[in-house]
Amino acid sequence: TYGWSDNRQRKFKDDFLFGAATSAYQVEGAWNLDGKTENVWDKYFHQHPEVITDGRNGDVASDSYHQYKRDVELLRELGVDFYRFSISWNRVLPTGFSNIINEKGVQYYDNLINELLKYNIQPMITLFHFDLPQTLQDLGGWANPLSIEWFEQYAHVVFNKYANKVKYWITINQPNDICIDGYENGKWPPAVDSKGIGAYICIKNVMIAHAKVYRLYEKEYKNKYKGSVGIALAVNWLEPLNNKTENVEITEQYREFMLGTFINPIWSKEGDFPRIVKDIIAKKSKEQGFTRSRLPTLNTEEIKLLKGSSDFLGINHYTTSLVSRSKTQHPSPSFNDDVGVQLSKRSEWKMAKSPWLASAPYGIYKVCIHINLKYDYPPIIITEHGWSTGPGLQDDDRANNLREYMKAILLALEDGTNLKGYTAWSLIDNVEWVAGTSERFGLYEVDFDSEEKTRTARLSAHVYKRLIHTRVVEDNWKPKSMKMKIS
Ligand code: PNW
Repeated sequence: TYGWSDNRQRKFKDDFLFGAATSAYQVEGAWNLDGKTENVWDKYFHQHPEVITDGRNGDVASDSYHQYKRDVELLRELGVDFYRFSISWNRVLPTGFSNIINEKGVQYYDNLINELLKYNIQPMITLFHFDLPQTLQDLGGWANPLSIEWFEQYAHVVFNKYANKVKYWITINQPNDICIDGYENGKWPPAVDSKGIGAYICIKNVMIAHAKVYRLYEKEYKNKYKGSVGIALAVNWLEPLNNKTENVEITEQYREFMLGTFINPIWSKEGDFPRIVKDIIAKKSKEQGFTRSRLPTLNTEEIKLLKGSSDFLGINHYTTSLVSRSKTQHPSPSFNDDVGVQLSKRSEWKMAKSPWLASAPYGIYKVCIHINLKYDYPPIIITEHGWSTGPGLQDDDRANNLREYMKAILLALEDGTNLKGYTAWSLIDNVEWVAGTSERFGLYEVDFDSEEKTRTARLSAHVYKRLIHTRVVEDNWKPKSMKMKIS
């Protein structure tokens, strides 16, 4: 299936950037300290502790609110160029609105940014990583078009505080998860079951909110500070189960739903949601008796606003799925009915601790080539990639997964991908949403039972450090000792 047939040694160029990532809710803890208020995850997990696999929520998490200096030490040990973290909206704006700014919250991020810059590590800030203020959710959250303004006001406050120090910005992390998991299948807060309707309303608002914030930066900060603003999309690879025409066709269609819906408005020549997505939802909506399509339209002005509204495409890539035409009848209307597919994994793919995560390294290569050909070689940053295990420092599976994906990335670079950098998810073990701490993604293990949430380097941290240093992938390299130091 995949194989690099020659023995040439491929190298990452000196200007290729390496980083590591976390997000606020998953690592900070201090959920109600120093003026921080409740977000949708706080409320959801406090009310429904039973949905968390091991019961561990984000109240304390990895306690990065108190341990941020230690986190920066880890980044220095690894030798990364940047640290991708997110800002908790509630920590900065306790009402959700910009009427009150919480200086202690602002100070926390300022301290973290300063600590990073002291060691020449660039902050890459995600403005929104799933943790909407509950006050805004009570007003409909992302299903309310006013969310666009709320997000703009929040972004304005954050840019005013930090734009002079931060050169990389990500507006929103994974709109599809926010909207589909939040409004379609009840998996994630606000857990609204509005099948076939809510997710599409949310998607339009989130995409417009992204574009508005891009334009805000462009207008008020870009000339002065020369930073880049992008969006991070979940871009796993999708390929047909087999060569049957119906599966090949429906896979192409499903890619348009999952990737095109978010990429097309920003990077295609014509802009807008993909034609096929618009057509399918409009046709089904009509059959279902709706007077208009369940997918909101983008008007000419909105299409223009979105087109080109990103300096880079952030890709969160973890795995590949096999796609075939669905054999079961889904509720109508629903997103599942609109897309009409079923997903599976190849039996030979190695599985991680997370049930959705299989290792198929060529997928990252294929995703890059797909994007290059379809959207004309946009600048890309891999904003997340990682592997889950149980606890333990000898994480050979994570180390191997990292090596294999890095080889595939080198091939994608060789074939012309305009790829600027790679981000490992995650720097440290953290709260993996509803999986709690039962699925570990960290290069560093966190001892959640200890007072200090002690961080210890795993084998994969050593392997990543070595790779960043040598710029090549070495299959058999092992550290002489598991003790990690800054060098
Ligand atoms: C991302 N999938 O979510 C998120 O951005 C992180 O917060 C999260 O911790 C990390 O990946 C690991 O899950 C994903 O089903 C959720 O393919 C689901 C998928 C991929 C990424």
